[in-house]
Amino acid sequence: MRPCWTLSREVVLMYPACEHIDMLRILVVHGPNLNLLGTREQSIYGTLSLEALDSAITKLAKALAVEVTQCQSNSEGELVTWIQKARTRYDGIIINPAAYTHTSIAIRDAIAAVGLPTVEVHLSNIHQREEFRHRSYIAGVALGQIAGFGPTGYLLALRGLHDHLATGRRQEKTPTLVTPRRRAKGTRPLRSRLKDRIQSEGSIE
Ligand code: CA2
Repeated sequence: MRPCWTLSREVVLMYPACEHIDMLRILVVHGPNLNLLGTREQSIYGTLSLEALDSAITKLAKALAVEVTQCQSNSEGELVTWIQKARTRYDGIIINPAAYTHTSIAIRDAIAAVGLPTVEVHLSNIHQREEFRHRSYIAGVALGQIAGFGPTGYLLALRGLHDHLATGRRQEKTPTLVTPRRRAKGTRPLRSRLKDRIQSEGSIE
């Protein structure tokens, strides 16, 4: 929901473009080898299958009235494409980039480019494991990172992202009255600067 702006002589009023609140949409992205969950390395990654994990995520999403879509790929390019496409279709992303966490500047760049709030999840505590798993290329562009809680980490991420997005929407929905501040000497009026931005960027978000 994009805010729209009206400009008036005395005040700048910001209000949401539509009255109703749409359902939040969250994309859950599973990286390489996570399709093997529950079949091998159970001492590290647990016994739950990816299918069962996705069902648990869907169940919580329903309770939170969130729409979730899950996807898994072993290919870095495919993950990048899904993240790019999420920009216009989702409000946020939950991602376990698996081994690409520690190698992929492409996934980091895609997350930064779409600008959607993104939560990085790891089943294991990557900071307690081998040194090469301590570095995450994703953490620096993520809203937050959850590691070491097994499948519960995805549910914590969903709750956290839901709260983050829902709070943002509540704030957006409340009309905000912004009284103009005294203009610094030599600067143009706010109204005129906003008009320029609307003309050059199409809208102001
Ligand atoms: O702890 C995590 O969630 C990881 O993202 C999992 C990745 C690993 O490379 C990261 O360092 C931490 C590995 C995913 C592989 O998943 C498997 C699951 C079952 C059997 C074999 C691999």
